Parts: sequence; structure tokens; C-alpha cells
Amino acid sequence: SKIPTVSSLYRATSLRQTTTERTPVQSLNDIVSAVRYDITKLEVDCIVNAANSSLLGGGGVDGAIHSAAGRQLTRECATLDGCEVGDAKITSAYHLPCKKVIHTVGPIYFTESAKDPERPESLLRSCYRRSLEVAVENEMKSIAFAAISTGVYGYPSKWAALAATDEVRKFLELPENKNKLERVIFCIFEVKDEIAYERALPWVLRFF
Ligand code: AR6
Repeated sequence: SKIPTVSSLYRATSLRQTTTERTPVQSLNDIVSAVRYDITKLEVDCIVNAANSSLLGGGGVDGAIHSAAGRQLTRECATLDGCEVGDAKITSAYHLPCKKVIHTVGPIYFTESAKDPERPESLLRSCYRRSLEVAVENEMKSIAFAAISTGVYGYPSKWAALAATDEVRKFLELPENKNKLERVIFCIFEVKDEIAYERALPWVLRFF
């Protein structure tokens, strides 16, 4: 059968649609999909923030999440004692339409690859795995990921999308995770990531 590409990647026109309608990609899989949208507007159980190890906010998606959630989010984050690269911590979502925010810290691509060429990928995979684990521990049913590390942290979108989609597949395939998550959304913001997911998602989901 024909594998749909994400060039018809769903462009949401309303908040309801992003979380209720089936995307072309979802015809391959009921759980995993991609949308191009502002993650701060998604009405899912939890969203995953691309934070830094201080967890005190910053630019990019982190800045957007902190300003939409309000000062209370930054205050709660300040009590968490930071977060290691590759790990994830959960907070309330305050003024955001989701219920919780999971903060993960992606690798700075060039710093980590200078230490060991394998390090960026294993750390990025760890971000996705730890975020999913924390989501399940907190009984979240739906989760939306920002494209971790692909902004100022410089991780090439194409490789980031392959690692992200494959790590999510591995997690969902584990018997202990069956029926835990109903929706996993890759929330894309820029064209470069849209192109990357257009390739990565059908490729990974074929084997799923
Ligand atoms: N919704 C969804 N995705 C977004 C949004 C949004 N509103 N805004 C940006 N993106 P980045 P990183 C995408 O740089 O590379 C911060 O200062 C963006 O297109 O936000 O992990 C932190 O505090 C890109 O694809 O995160 C850290 O210091 C993706 O989000 C540092 O940046 C990630 O880009 C983390 O760098």
C-alpha cells in the first residue's frame, strides 16, 4: 500500500482539530502523528519543552512556554534543582491549555559531538525516552514534543527527527507500555523540521 508522506502534513486551522482529527500520518498508526503548530496552544495532557539545564527559562520554545504559562511556571522550575542533559522533569502548566509540562534538556550538538560522535544521538534519544517515562509515571495519555535541540542547540533536523521517531517507536513497542499513551504528537514549528519529519515518520512507522 502507498505510504503517505507528510508533505500533506497536517496544518491545523483550529485548536480542536490539532488534538481530535486524524492526520495523513495517522492513517499509518493511531497513536503517532505530526502537526505544524505552536506547542503552547495544544490541548494535550502534556507538552515537552526544550529547556536548558538550569530550567529557568530561555529563548525559543522554552521562552514561548514560560511566557504563555506565566511566572508561576518559572517559580516552580526554580525549586527543581535543574536537570541533567538527557533527563526530564515535570511541572504544572499554569496558564497553558495542557495539564503538565515536561522539561527535557537536549544536547548542544557541537559540544557533545566533539567529546564523542555518538553522544548527541544517545543523549537526544534519552530526552525522548525519559520524557515518555515521566509522562507515563504521571498517567498522561497524550503528549506533544517540541523538536528538541534543533534550534539554538544546533542538532541537524534530519538526524534529530530520525532519532526522535525511532525512540518513540521503541518505547511504544515495549509490552509494559502497551495502552499507556493514546497520542504522541511531534509538534513542528519550522519548515526544516517539517521536511525532516516528512521523511522520518513514514520510514519509522512502516515497521511499527
Ligand atoms: N512551538 C513549537 N516549537 C517551537 C516553538 C513553538 N512556539 N518555538 C520554537 N519552536 P529551541 P533547543 C521550535 O532553540 O535547540 C532555549 O533558550 C524551533 O523551531 O527552542 O533545544 C533553552 O532555554 C526548534 O525546532 O531549543 C535552551 O537554552 C525547536 O523548537 C536552548 O534554547 C527547538 O528549538 C535549547 O535549545
